[in-house]
Amino acid sequence: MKDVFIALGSNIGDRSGFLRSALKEIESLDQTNVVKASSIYETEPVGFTDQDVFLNMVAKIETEIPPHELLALLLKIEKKLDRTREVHWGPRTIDLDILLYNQENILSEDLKIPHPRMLERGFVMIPLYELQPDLQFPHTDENFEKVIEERLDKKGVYVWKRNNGEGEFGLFEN
Ligand code: PH2
Ligand code: MG
Ligand code: MG
Repeated sequence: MKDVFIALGSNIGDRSGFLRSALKEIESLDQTNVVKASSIYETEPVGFTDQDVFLNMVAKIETEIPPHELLALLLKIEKKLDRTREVHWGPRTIDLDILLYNQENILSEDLKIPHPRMLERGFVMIPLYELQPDLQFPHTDENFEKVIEERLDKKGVYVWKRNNGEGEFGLFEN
C-alpha cells in the first residue's frame, strides 16, 4: 500500500457534513483505507479573501490506486458533493487535494505532487503536523519543525473540533 495524505476543505453549507461525506466516499474506494484523520480546523480564507471561513483537515490514507487515477476519483467525489468551479480559489462545498503520494515527486500538467503551495499554508501544514510530525518531504531537506517555524503562515488557523479517537474517524458521531 502507498501512504497518501489528502487535504480536505469546505466553506459552503454544512461544512463538517461535507468533510464527513468526503471521508466516507474515500474510504469506500477500492483498495483504499482512511488510516487516520486530523482534528478539524477553522481557517481564514487565503488567496481569495472575500469568502467565508473554511473548515480544513488532513487525512492519511493507504491505497493501491495510482496517482492520476486517484485524482480522477477525488474529482468525481467533489462533483458528487455539489462542487462547482466558478471563482478560482473561491467558495466550495468540498476541495480534495493530494498533498503527498508515497514520497513521489510528480510534475504533470494536471497533477503536481507534493502540492505546490503546501509548505506555506497553515491550513494544510498545521493539521498535517498533528497527524505525522516525523514526516519527511520529498521536495525539501528541511524537517517539519523547521518548515513550521520558518516558512509557515500560522495565522488564522484554529482548532474547531478535536479528534478524540471516538466515533467515525475520531470526529463524528456514528
Ligand atoms: N483553499 C484554497 C484557497 N484558500 N483558504 C483556506 N483557509 N482553506 C482552503 O482550503 C483554501 C483557502 C484553494 O484550494
Ligand atoms: Mg485546494
Ligand atoms: Mg483542489
